[in-house]
Amino acid sequence: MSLIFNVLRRREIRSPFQLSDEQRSQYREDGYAVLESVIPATVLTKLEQSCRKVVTNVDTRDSTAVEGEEPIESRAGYFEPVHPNQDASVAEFSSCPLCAGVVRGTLGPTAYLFLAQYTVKAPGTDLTFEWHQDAAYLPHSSSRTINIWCALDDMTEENGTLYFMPNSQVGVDTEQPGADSGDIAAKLEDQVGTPFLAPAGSIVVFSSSVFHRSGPNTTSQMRRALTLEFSEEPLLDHETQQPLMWAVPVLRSGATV
Ligand SMILES: O=C(O)CCC(=O)C(=O)O
Repeated sequence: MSLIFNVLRRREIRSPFQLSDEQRSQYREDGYAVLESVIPATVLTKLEQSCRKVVTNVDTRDSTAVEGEEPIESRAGYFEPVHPNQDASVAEFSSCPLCAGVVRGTLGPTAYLFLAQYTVKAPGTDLTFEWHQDAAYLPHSSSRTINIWCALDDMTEENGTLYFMPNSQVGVDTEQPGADSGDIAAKLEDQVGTPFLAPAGSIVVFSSSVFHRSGPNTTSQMRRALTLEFSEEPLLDHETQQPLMWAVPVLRSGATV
């Protein structure tokens, strides 16, 4: 029985994926869309294992004394880039039909992966992110960008999930020098926003121009997510014309590369 179930779940990610009409209109109107429980269990397990390995590597690095530096005893968060060339699970997932369908339905037919990163909040830490737009931290560019934020754990208000300010994806607050400043961010300061509450294996895809924040992790477990960020054109350094981060082609004329 479980063999049949696993085969069926595995097949799911191979078949083409399209956002529902409701998800498309949520993305268009609110700047983000929620896709509940879409990552197959087998894929989720692989991503969890890959994330665990990354966290263990960081802990090992932190505990290794470097001359002139104190070892780090514990950290509040882990924000570790994982290039698809170095991680088979991330490579497989970031180019799978599910991701391709989400990118196609939000960004369009051409897309480049410019960052993949595990974002992990350690248990019982007050690490928070104030209201911000990811686009404010990206180079000035006409290229639209999105974030596919994948929950590797159940997301709750207690463990520091994301909150969104629906329909705030207007322009980019380019004056914003840091995550806790900027005119629009300051105006949002007292607002709670809409929490992303969903089981592990869910995705929230959001425009890099939509305001979002996240709370502390007050639970005794890690809060783990995989962030995949895509642009419709390579994001280039204005002077060198080289990619600022990565520019891994993912979609060309609507088809996976
Ligand atoms: O993982 C978090 O709590 C915050 C992540 C975030 O703000 C982002 O990916 O832009």
